[in-house]
Amino acid sequence: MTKMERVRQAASQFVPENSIGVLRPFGNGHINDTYIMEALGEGAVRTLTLQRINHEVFKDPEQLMENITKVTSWLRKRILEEGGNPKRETLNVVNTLDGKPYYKDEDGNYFRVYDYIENTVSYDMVRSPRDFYESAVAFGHFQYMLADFPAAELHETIPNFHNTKKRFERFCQVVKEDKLGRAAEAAAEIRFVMERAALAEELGNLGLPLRVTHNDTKLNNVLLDPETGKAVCVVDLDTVMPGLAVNDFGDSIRFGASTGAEDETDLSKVECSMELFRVYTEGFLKGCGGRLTAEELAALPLGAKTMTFECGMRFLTDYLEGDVYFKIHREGHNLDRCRTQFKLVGDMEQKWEEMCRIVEECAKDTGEQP
Ligand code: ADP
Ligand code: GN1
Ligand code: MG
Repeated sequence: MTKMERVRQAASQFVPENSIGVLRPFGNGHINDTYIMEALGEGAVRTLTLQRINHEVFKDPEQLMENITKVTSWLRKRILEEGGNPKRETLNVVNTLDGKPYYKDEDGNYFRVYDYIENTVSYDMVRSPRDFYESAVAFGHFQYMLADFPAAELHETIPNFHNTKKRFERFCQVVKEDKLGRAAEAAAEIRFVMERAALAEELGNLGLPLRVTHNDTKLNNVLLDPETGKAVCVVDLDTVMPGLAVNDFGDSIRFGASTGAEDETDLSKVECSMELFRVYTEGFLKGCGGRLTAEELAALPLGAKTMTFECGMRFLTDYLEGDVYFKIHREGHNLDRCRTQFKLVGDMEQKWEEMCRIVEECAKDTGEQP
């Protein structure tokens, strides 16, 4: 069976095979394989998103789907209470024809389907500060809506996902082994990490409160309405788990406040924009609705630096291990990605005082105490 035949066979577990029209790859995620599919039923076309869950990354897709079913049901209730439209403002899981939230094929691949949310776009780079602001409100609000969710009911889909200290230890081990002999080419980047060993522990040592967080808040994980510019829906819920609010803030900054793409090879184009940093801070604080503690507010800049450092270290680890985790589209792709992240970390170090001042000013404007 070819890959697309396998995908079509999976699709036919969710909708009758003879109703399937268009079925094609979609999106720019680094982890799952995403497809858009049209199914014709009773005169109307239903558009769906079909995904093969990456089970190398998510070791227990059944538990993962249990999380997603619970979280989306919870969000649906909250959105209704707020007078919103849960068909557009949260993901809706489509069950298989025999009523399961996923399909496992004979080769052990897991597939799931969501309703496609029409008239939305997601961006790989910020187009305007306004879009970035709206994404910030959405990610902050996402956390706000999950504030009372019973966290103990959630499985940890990737253990120690944002445990930067453990990521650092693993990195050191991979450098030591250097199985593919790639360490020499990345000597400068390896040194960059080693010189910042203390950063891997700094955030974890602050004792910030655990909340139910998204944990993968990059800009292309929020769908925006291209006409109004408003955020419609937060997607990619695979890593919704107990985590730190400042990491959700930080991961968005790492990706969206950069003036270059995540894989830009011309590093002169890459810096952390203070205009975008301010805009995101304003939006995130608004979305969180005053729930962040003074300690969390003060740690927002550290969240940004830590998430950027951690992500760069993850790209570098994957490069040294032979590109086994993140999808790559060219030789050295993970090394290029790592370089942009470290350029950003260096830039944040330069702009540290300004970042702290911006957070203080935004917190004052929203009446919060940094
Ligand atoms: P990955 O884990 O690989 O990043 P995502 O779940 O983020 O996969 O999906 C990849 C992309 O597909 C997203 O960035 C988003 O643009 C798009 N997408 C995902 N789900 C939907 C949906 N239900 N409706 C519209 N677009 C979607
Ligand atoms: C992955 O799945 P995607 O592309 O939204 C990764 C994130 C990284 C990001 C880097 C489950 O996100 O942790 O920050 O790539 N997701 C997972 O772009 O590892
Ligand atoms: Mg994604």
